[in-house]
Amino acid sequence: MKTLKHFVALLLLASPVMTWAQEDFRLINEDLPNPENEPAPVHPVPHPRQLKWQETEFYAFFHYGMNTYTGKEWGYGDENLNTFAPTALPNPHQWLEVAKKAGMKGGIAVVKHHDGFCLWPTETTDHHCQNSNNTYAKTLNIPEAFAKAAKELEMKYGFYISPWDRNSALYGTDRYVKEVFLRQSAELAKYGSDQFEMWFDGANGGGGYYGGAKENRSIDRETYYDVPNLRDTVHKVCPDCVLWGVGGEARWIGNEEGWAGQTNWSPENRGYAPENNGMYGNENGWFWLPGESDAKGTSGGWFYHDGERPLSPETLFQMYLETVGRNSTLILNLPPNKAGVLPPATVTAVTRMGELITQRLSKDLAPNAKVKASVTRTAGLNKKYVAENLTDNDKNTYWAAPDGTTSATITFTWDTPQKVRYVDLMEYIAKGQRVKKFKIETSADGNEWTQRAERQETTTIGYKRIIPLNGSTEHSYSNAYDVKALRITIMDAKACPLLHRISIY
Ligand code: FUL
Repeated sequence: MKTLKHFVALLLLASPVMTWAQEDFRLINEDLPNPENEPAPVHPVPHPRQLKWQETEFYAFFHYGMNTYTGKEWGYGDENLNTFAPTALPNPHQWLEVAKKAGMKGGIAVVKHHDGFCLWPTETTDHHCQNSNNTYAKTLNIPEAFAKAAKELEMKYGFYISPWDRNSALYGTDRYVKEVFLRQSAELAKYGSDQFEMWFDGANGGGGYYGGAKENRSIDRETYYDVPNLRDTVHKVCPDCVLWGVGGEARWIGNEEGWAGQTNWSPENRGYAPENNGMYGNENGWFWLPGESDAKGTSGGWFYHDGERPLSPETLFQMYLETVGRNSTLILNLPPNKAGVLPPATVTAVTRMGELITQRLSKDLAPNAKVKASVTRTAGLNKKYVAENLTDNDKNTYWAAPDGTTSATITFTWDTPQKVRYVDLMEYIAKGQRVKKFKIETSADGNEWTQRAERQETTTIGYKRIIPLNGSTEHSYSNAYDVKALRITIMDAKACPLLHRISIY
């Protein structure tokens, strides 16, 4: 049938009625199974909402609530409501403004921690801020103010709502899930359909006040929170909202120190499977479960404590390289103080961190180089897979190798030597994570090559991998190389590699 169609098309092409003939030829090509010669996906692949989420890369965590005033990290749930006593009107606009200066693209506000105290006037419990006798608390609605500020500042936003509730008398029963947890999630979804993430922590330490019944309540973490219903409840209002943790759409990176494995696969198996390893993911995992690294930006806990200090801008920059630069997102915690604002020392430290990111990772030298790939996939009707796609700043293009080819070399050459410190690689993850091993070499003259970053495990890439060429994430900026040419060799991949972008700084 196809041969006959092709024959007819050729006859038509040869005929003088060119427009009609060309159109017919195009239709025939569209009939072919893969007119664009697109590479087949390597499963699992991300859901579109996970792709958008991944692009957020770096965002803030704001732990503020009852614990800010008790000095605790985990409240018991029996705190007197009047203890929540802000000394000024809490100002989420300031929180997000500072985050923006640090180069972050969004923020997540804790609006209910394990103590069950809610920072909005919920219908599910009286244990909320507006029942405190404090002047500022009486009208406070953090989700509302936070969403409003995020929109004004063009930042992404979302909320942390603790599934474990040490105040609720119903916790541990099915009624808690239906009447409290799912309803609270639904209430929060209504604060904005464009939320990018909701944070559902898996912690359950047993003990609590539980409405006066001081006892231990443990639950079956796999089934208790009715996750399918939770997903429906949130996604029908917020279709792009990734449900972190308990929600099973993004995974904990496995530590709270701000680092991901150098080898880091986004595939993973869901649940509490023994083969799961947050830091490294699982090359053969069944689900696309990308890693998020939650880390403290200060010396104290997650909540504000008097006397705490922010981490130094250099430490924070290192953290950025070891998370965002290793195929993870970074959610950096900045605790607002008793006046409901980020203290000046935090503001200074993270603003400087933002300057370091801009200074070190924004003047891309790759677009000024000639780029050449050792192999390139044959073009389709409209799509090309050429190496120039790596520097065209277009979200939808990528360089691709032919099917069956799992190694390739990409070389950048400049007219004059450049000072180079970092290489930033991105796979085209919409079709799955592929690269398993690569290396980077530089040449001062275009002939002699030296391998760089030998102290780094150059294995996976994923959404983003930033390699400091001197091999040290701690002192990454200390020495630059004079480079006439730089070459990246992909040595092994699960299937033909697809790279979306390469930046060189
Ligand atoms: C943990 C919680 O138990 C901590 O208090 C904090 O909220 C952290 C981000 O997640 O699991």
